[in-house]
Amino acid sequence: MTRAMRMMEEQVKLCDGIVFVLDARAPFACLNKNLFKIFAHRPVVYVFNKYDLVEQSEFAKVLQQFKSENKRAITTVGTSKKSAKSLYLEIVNALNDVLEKYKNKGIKRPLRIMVAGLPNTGKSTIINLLCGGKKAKTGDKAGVTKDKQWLKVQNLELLDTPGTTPPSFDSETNATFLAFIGSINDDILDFTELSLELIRYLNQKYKDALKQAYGIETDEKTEYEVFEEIAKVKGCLRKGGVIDEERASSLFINDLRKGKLGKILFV
Ligand SMILES: Nc1nc2c(ncn2[C@@H]2O[C@H](COP(=O)(O)OP(=O)(O)OP(=O)(O)O)[C@@H](O)[C@H]2O)c(=O)[nH]1
Ligand SMILES: [Mg+2]
Repeated sequence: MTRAMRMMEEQVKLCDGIVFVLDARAPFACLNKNLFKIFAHRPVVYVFNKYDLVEQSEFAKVLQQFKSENKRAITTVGTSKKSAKSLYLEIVNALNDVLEKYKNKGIKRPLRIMVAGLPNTGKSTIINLLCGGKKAKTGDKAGVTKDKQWLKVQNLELLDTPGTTPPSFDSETNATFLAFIGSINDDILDFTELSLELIRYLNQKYKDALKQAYGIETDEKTEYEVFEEIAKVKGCLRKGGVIDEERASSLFINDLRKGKLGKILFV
């Protein structure tokens, strides 16, 4: 078990419920089974964050699936104040039974909520949204939050946790999806390989994405040929016409993460 998983397992015992933050762009890949075992019987609110980066009509199916399993699910844009109120109400509603129980027993203390999820899904951003200020550190890469931190929001105490990388991935495809969205430490990734995987995925599911983003036709071309064209568009040619794979792949993946290739769902 990873250090972060062990910490969560200990802290979860102190909490009344879980806010589980997922990246809406890879909703199922963010649902690692290993994490759920440690939430044992506590109410969970599934927060599909970064909702601005997916097509709402396409995401509706995912949401429907969750709701049909009687899971509490909500979509949010962590960086927009508009999401704050509905999220707060969803959390309080999910913990209604716990609140009642405390009331009956005469216990007066704030509800404690663990905010958990894979790295870079927006946990700290969500906490700042609920606090109405920048109390938790955020950043656009995996591993920004290094240690747990309690923050008070009205009658709630929220526990920010470091993103938990599960000990194993449910599948290789899910691991690739998580790499695309920046939930896996970039230092261990081969960005050129990842770029080729992305080209393959876009060819299958979002045929026009590269044409719209870069004006590149992909028909009848290998993934590497498409990658070379992207490198050219990005000005990543070295002397003699050799492409700078490292720079090109980094710029390409970054475009994806910033939403510049359009709204892409990895399912
Ligand atoms: N487009 C978009 N970006 C978001 C949203 N929510 C968070 N972000 C960005 O995503 C990045 C990661 O956010 P964090 O809150 O640091 O994520 P985290 O889950 O706390 O990450 P770790 O602490 O590293 O596990 C930051 O650059 C945020 O600004 C959102 O709804 N939409
Ligand atoms: Mg964080």
